Amino acid sequence: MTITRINDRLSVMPQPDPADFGSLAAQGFKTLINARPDGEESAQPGTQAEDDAAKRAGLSYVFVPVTVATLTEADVRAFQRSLQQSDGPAIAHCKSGVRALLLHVIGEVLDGRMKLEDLPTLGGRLAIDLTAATKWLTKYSERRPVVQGFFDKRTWSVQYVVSDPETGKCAIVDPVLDFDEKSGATATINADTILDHVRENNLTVDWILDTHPHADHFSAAHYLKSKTGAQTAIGEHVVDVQKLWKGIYNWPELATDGSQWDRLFAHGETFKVGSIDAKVMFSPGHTLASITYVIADAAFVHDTLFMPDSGTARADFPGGDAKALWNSIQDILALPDDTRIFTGHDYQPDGRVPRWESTVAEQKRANRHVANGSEDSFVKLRMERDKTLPMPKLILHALQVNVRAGRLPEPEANGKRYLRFPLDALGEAAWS
Ligand SMILES: N[C@@H](CCC(=O)N[C@@H](CS)C(=O)NCC(=O)O)C(=O)O
Ligand SMILES: [Fe+2]
Repeated sequence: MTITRINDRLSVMPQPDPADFGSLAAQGFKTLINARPDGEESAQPGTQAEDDAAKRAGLSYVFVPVTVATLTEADVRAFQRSLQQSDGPAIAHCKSGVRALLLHVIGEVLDGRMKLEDLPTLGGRLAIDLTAATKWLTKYSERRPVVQGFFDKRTWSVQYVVSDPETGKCAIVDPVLDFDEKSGATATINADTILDHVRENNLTVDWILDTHPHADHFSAAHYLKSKTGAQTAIGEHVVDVQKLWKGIYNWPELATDGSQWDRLFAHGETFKVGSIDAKVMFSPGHTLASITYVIADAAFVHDTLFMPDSGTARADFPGGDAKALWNSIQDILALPDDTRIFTGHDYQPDGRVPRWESTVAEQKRANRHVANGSEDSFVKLRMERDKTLPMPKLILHALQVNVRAGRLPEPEANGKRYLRFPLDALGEAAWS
């Protein structure tokens, strides 16, 4: 085993044999990080076998699969978190060890503990080629807008702050208001984390954007507006979603004119985030009202495409339509190949760390529901899969908040707020 020690907390190595994990534990390693996607070659053990062998050896196991071409900041941060959370030294591997080291050095440069100029010397000393890190960091420093993702573990949602480095203006996309259905408690932990980020980076919030009325979490748009004074916006077809759910909830007082938002966007409408041009694309299918925000080279597609290894969003909610979703996805894939795609959820397939950034080119090449598929095959696959999915556990809670831009129900005479559910309104449950 060729182990290269990087520092007290981290060593890297080429692909180990799971039979040797016991010996890694005996050498004092506490965590094994696998940076290698499954299926690169037939002899590779794969994440399931590594996870099992790591457990048997008493090692913690983290799956951060990356390729040099598709590595993202989320991967780097997940790698850093796994080191921080390790009870002691960690050993990271990919095929050769290079990607494992890239993940580390990129984080060191991003956090200012290492300089970009020092990478060639370090690479030379370790005899590991780090030119890919230099390239990645150079591209990263040139990106505009700057996009920071915030993952909510409870709902697998990704929230974004999209900022213009020139003016310090930003938009918040799809923020989550925390809700615990067991206790009925609400909280603003996610939204306050976003506000801290805004403050620490001296940003001004111009926009609070929702891509659609979410069915699995409450929107924090209303709360964030109260804190920042920024404009809220959503797609204009939200009025159709309001009408639909007004019926389902039997809710005569619900205004269905979209007046709960400051701005309703039509397909093709433009707006600015600071000095950066943004454009709206209508992307129905997951919901009647879904839109994509294309902010310069960054497209916020929410529940259309997920990461390529995950596929696409479901299309079986009231107002959903698999054919419409296919067409919306085609429109997104017609954007330039290097458009950055930011998805709204990541359900962590194979237990990998959360990821949310890809490109149009990657989606076209590798999306498991879409690449090489046809409209018919997609619609069939999507409808078959949707039949197996239970409704999101918060759908009946979330819609009555989200059709009012994230406002909780008004308090009743006793000062308490109440949600109201229809029974037997959404069809059969997946009982077994
Ligand atoms: N288990 C989750 C499921 C959430 C869910 O259905 N998510 C939607 C997006 S809002 C989806 O497209 N899921 C696709 C899938 O699970 O394959 C929950 O209960 O909240
Ligand atoms: Fe959704």
